[in-house]
Amino acid sequence: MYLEEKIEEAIVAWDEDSLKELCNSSIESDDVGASELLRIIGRIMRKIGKLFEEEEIFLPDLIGAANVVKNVIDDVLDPAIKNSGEKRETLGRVVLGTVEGDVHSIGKDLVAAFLFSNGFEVFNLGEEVPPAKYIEKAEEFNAQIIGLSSLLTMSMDIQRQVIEELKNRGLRNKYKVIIGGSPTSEEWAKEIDADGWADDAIEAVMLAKKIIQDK
Ligand code: B12
Repeated sequence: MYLEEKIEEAIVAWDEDSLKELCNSSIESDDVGASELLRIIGRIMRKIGKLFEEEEIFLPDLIGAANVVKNVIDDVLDPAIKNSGEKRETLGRVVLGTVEGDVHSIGKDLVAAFLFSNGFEVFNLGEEVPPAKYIEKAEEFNAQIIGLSSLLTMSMDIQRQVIEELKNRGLRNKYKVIIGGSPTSEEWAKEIDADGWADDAIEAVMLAKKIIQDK
């Protein structure tokens, strides 16, 4: 069985121990590294998401899978990427979070891990982040980029509110704001005056790099 199939089997079975073991042994044997494992897990979660949308699986199945993935990212993949030991110059500082009213973490955590593994310093604010907190943390961390994740049509407007709040505080030109999440789009980014939108974690890295170069 290929690694991706084994990983999928472990996620679907909510088998956190097996998933951790698969990831650890793959990283230790230099077979497939942590960044590639994240990419594989992202693909699988999208597939599982589709099955949920098509009503092939139910909400508890989804929650179980998502929890297992979150724990493995937190306990194994994130530390592996951070300990990879490469000497790195920081490309830039990014404050990233899922907007207020929205608990979806997986896509945002993937973006955080990919940005980090590509040389950015990332301050992951977690989920349900209110507009003011993004701005306060961006000021505190001296960030250049604020990243807003929203997976719910209902929570998308918070992305606009963060940008409005930056304008109210006279800080709009100090930060580049990038957005993402499945209900969002390039058009939505333009409408709310964001500086960029990306469809996935790999594009998010390309976007952040371009923004830093142009800044
Ligand atoms: C897993 C999941 C959950 C899990 C979340 C667990 C967790 N810890 O994250 C649980 C079960 C808790 C959950 C709850 C709910 N969910 Co939900 N969930 C999903 C599901 C199946 C997958 C999301 C996911 O992880 N995708 C995999 C990742 C890798 O992809 P991604 O999130 O899109 O992220 C990528 C890109 O979008 C982008 N990106 C993401 N963020 C950012 C940020 C920046 C700055 C950039 C540049 C890029 C970027 O890069 C990421 C990585 O490649 C989606 C369906 C789907 N297909 O998206 C529904 C979905 C998002 N959920 C939905 C709903 C309705 C809910 C609930 C309201 C359900 C309910 N009735 O209770 C609650 C919401 C509660 C709340 N207040 O937030 C709807 C949203 C519909 C809508 N448009 O509003 C969806 C689309 C399912 C559906 N079709 O009905 N959910």
